[in-house]
Amino acid sequence: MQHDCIFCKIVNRDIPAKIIYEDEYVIAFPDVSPAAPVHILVIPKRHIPNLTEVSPEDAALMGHIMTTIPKIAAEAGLADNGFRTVINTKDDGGQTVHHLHCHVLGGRFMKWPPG
Ligand code: DGP
Repeated sequence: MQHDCIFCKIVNRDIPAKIIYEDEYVIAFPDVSPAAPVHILVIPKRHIPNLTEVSPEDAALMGHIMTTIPKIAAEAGLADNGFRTVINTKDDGGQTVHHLHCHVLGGRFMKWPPG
């Protein structure tokens, strides 16, 4: 738990979010400013600032996140048409919340390349 971290506060229920999935290691909740009809954030409960801070010991956790995302996406109705998964890292990646999170975006066609 990092005390000045918004997502740690969501994990801790110090600030509200509509938790749509939770297990021992991750939680998922809708993004507060959705960029698509469905926009879910999937985050590790443990505070990891960004992808550059992930270590080999986190391999199981990262694998767990990746195998959980399609289940969450399916629950959100995205299984048939698909979805986009994005991890923004540091400034050039457009990261604004410094607690590792995967964006799951769907409900419309996603253009490529991103802006
Ligand atoms: P990024 O730019 O990749 O760091 O994405 C951070 C996302 O987090 C951004 O799309 C908005 C979202 N966000 C920021 N604060 C909150 C919050 O308090 N609650 C929720 N649900 N989402 C938040």
